[in-house]
Amino acid sequence: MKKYIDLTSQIKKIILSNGFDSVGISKAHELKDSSFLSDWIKKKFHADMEYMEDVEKRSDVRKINRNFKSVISCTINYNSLDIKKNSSDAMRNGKGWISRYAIGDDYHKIIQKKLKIASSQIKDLYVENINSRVYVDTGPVLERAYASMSGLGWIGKNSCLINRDQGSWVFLSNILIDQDLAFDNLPSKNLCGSCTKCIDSCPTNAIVGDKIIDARKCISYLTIENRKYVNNYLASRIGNNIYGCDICQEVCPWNKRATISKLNQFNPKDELIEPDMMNFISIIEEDWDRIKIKSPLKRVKKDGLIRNILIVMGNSASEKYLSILTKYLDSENLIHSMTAKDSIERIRSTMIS
Ligand code: B12
Ligand code: SF4
Ligand code: SF4
Repeated sequence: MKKYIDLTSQIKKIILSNGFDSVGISKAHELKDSSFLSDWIKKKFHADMEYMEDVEKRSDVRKINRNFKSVISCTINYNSLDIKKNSSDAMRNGKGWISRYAIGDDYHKIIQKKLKIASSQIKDLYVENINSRVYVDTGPVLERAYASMSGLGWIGKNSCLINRDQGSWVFLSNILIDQDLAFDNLPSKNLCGSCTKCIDSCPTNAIVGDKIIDARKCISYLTIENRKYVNNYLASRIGNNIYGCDICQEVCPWNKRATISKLNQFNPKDELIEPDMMNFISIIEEDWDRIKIKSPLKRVKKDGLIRNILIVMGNSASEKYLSILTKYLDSENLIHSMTAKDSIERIRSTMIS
């Protein structure tokens, strides 16, 4: 056992020395509550995300490789904005909002690189060859469940992992290894208490139960994963969210003391902070190849981002967007022309009332 304790403490030092903010370790085994995920899928809460249907693997990392014994979960703070800044103030000022996680460089590559360096340093601790695999949002791992079992935080009613000290503006990632370690097995105490701020503030009522998100209604899904037309009702609830949604975390009391990330790569790009929609749509139209470099925005592609900006213009109640929306009525892209039509109607309806 002493051997495991020493190794575990060295591994944790390695993770922290690579810039992660916290680390915890849990046993690779079948998750006790795996029905959580299968029920979520049965109810179609995963929308079009078919990759989520891989319930067997997601409920037990040993289905990825039966030799895995330990899951090393890591968090990294991505918050790069003053905590007083929020999407509702931006909306009142007639500006759009891009989720905090997407205003800097894309986290996948940055974190994957760190995980790979850390896992090679971990391998050096062993005399024999060991096997490992790293994931950051990139594999069939229920990252929140493992992080929570390793004592890194609790799953809030908004379904995010909340760390007592860091809040929830953190990315999760994992290293799976085929060696036993000293497991934390410290599920964190749930500190949501009687608070329901996230549920009450969700504009689309996407938090359909404690910790349960119906992705079909979630603005994050609608503006990132979904490539289709968004119906007028849902579009009207999207507010000023051009990419992703931070609302259920902005209202969370556990993010009141959130600190700024140590990583320069997450520094915000000026043009992505509270963008002016008129200016932003022309930047996307003319300069997409530059914007997409290293940016998470590339996930929704140029056409998806334009669709989102057209939706947000329609929620502005501002006549100044009518001329540009009218231009998109003739777009060859059917989704753009349908969205522009809805947005014009929404603006006109606010002018009549
Ligand atoms: C699919 C997905 C989405 C979907 C669905 C979200 C959802 N809540 O399920 C959409 C597109 C809507 C989405 C949105 C966002 N996402 Co997302 N998403 C994922 C992804 C790829 C899978 C999540 C998943 O498995 N969902 C299925 C449900 C049932 O599981 P769950 O969300 O993990 O949470 C449940 C289980 O963990 C379970 N649980 C809790 N304890 C235990 C214990 C046991 C034993 C078991 C079995 C289960 C269990 O309870 C939780 C609540 O349902 C993960 C990466 C990953 N591989 O995990 C990122 C991830 C969850 N997303 C992340 C982020 C940052 C976001 C956004 C904040 C982005 C944004 N600003 O727009 C929003 C937040 C919306 C929200 N309130 O959840 C981070 C979350 C970090 C954190 N602190 O929690 C992750 C972990 C990516 C990462 N690597 O950092 N996301
Ligand atoms: S991310 Fe936005 S839409 Fe999704 S659950 Fe949170 S508040 Fe609701
Ligand atoms: S807003 Fe309140 S209920 Fe929601 S996750 Fe935060 S503490 Fe929990």
